[in-house]
Amino acid sequence: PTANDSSTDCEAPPQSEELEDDNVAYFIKKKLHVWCRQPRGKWELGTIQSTSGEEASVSLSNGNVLKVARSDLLPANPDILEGIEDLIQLSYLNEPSVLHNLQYRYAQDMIYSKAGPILIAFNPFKNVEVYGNDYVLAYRQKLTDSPHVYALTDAAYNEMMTGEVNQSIIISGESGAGKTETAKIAMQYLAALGGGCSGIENEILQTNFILEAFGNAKTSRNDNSSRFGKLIEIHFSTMGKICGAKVQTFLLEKSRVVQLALGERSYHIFYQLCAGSSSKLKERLNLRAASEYKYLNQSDCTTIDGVDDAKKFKRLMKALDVIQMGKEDQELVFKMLAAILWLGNISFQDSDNENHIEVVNDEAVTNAAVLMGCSSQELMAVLSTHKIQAGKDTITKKLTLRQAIDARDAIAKFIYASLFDWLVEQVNKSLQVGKRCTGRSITILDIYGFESFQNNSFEQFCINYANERLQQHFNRHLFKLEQEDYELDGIDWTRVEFEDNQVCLDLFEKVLYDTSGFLEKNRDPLPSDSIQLLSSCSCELLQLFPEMLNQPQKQSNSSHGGALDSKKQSVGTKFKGQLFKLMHQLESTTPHFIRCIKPNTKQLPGIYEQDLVLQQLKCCGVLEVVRISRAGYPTRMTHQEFSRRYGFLLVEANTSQDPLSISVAVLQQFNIPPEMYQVGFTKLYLRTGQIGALEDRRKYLLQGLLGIQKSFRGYQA
Ligand code: AOV
Ligand code: MG
Repeated sequence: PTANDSSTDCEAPPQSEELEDDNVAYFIKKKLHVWCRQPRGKWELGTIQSTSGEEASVSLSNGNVLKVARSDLLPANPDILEGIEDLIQLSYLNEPSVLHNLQYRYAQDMIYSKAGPILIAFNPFKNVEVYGNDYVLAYRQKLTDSPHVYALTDAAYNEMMTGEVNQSIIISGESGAGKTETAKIAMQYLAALGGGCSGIENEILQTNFILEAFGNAKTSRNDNSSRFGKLIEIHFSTMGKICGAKVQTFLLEKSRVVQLALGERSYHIFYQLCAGSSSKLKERLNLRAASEYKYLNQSDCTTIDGVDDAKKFKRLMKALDVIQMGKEDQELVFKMLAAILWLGNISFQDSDNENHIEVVNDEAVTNAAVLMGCSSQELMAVLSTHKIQAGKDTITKKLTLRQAIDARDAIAKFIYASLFDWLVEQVNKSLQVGKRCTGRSITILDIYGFESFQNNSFEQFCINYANERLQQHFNRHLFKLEQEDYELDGIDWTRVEFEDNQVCLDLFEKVLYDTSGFLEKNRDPLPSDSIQLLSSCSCELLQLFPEMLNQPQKQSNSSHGGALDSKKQSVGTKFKGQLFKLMHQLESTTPHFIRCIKPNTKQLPGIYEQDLVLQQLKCCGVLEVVRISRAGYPTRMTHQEFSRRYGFLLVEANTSQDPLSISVAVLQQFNIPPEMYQVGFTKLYLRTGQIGALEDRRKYLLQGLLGIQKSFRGYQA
């Protein structure tokens, strides 16, 4: 018998994601919901009333009846699948269905969902009550398995402990999507799980305050945007207790120290220092308010709504104490920050009529020089002239205004970037991976988000390149994970035809880059005169910067503007090397992926912008995962679930109580063709659309039963 003439009145359910001739009839007959594309691209639910040629007449849920092109209709999922946790379980995986499902969940503060092996995390832009000890316990004790960062982290931890394989949690998503917050939530779970008496887990959490103060800034997309990539490796003992950690950082955005877009801020620490330091410290650093520094006031934005910089500064100092940074070192750090701010206030004036300048000898020069530990004269010389070696003679040439500004800014950027690296080094010293560590670890990767501005420069190029490499890593593992899932459950994997993955958007090529300044930024030159000056400064911290130690000191033999860059690796090359190492490191771990999604660009709760969400789902490959699984068996139910839900539909009483045989009997009774399902050890795997027909039948019978019950009650009354 074919499915159509079945005595159970169960017709072949629609297979396709599209509405084709035969399934249109089915949808009309069964009054099944369809998605109907509205003029402005929005999708609305409706039911088809009739069709004629390529046109359909559709009744929308608001009562309106419209004539629309058939191509503007897509099948919608049965009600039972509304707000389902894992997108893979949807019968129809078309865009409106996926978007609707996620929106339905988001509206109820269910910010976590799954797309097969991937955790999707929506940024709620408000506090959602799903964290803290009670939740940690619930996930630890498996009292709940709804999607959550905790669940994913728990799985990683268990796999590390039982499988003895290092794990990684790879978090990606656009700027402002919630990667850094998600990384912290994962770290909190691990700290709760692997906390011992050493207190190291607290130190690890405290490092976030330090890294964020020095590496995050307000951008147009995110009030707390990470301007560096971060990888934190958390090490565990045989007993599963945290015994150490190591932080690696990538490509800090240096240009932010000297140049800001309107409405953006420099690194938080500058404002925190200005607002929060004691009057004594202010005096020692000759510190003013943030608004008095050019590096900070150029963007007309020195504060962030709802953020108390002074309070944050106190918090930071506490964190520095926790990682055992001495008060003297802390003071040196603040001194360097103040030096940078004063450098930015140094100005220039014309010295002759050949566009040459000289430095204005004011408090900015004096203060910067004092803080750095050099004389004002030396500093002024470096900022207004450069030395050229001609044969045996040294010729001193005056700088133009542009050259002078570049020289000044290069010093400021160099000091800041070195300071950042030095801080990371101090953090690592305090988190040192102890001897008791067995080498098991969980690595959390929080990389800066993919960015596409109106103007994309070298920074965006590097950031996006990193994201692209991660995407590759993600794609490769995805296939493997799907394959493993099928194999584990004894499913014939060769029958799952995965589509080619190439369609995945090549982000790197979507974006146009402004190449002006590209080469400069790539070479990142620090004039040799400046290097000489810095290495002769008396400030102890400057002497500790690794680049200072490696510099061939007191040497000036370059012939073009004195850049000592030829010996240095270019930024691009260095970054590529770092990325290569990172990928290599990740490849030896079992990865767990989290895709963060930004529901709106306003950074506000409760707003779901469909286009924005769709674009992110597409970009980061979530729809791709879903598409891949569509080629397989998206509906997965345990035999228990399936038999409990549909077992009662059986016409002939099944003598067996065994869920597996009940399930098989249901499948046979409804003439579901063998190529439409596979029976695994634990679960039933169904192809797209199969569950809809069964649901339909179930509903029909239940309504009948309800009717009988009603009349029975009526009879009783
Ligand atoms: P990002 O790391 O992905 O951006 P963040 O993690 O900094 O994004 O998140 C941006 C902001 O969204 C945070 O400062 C919070 O206000 C809010 N937020 C994110 N996740 C949550 C959550 N789970 N609960 C409550 N609020 C949240 V960038 O670093 O810019 O790419 O470079
Ligand atoms: Mg971030």
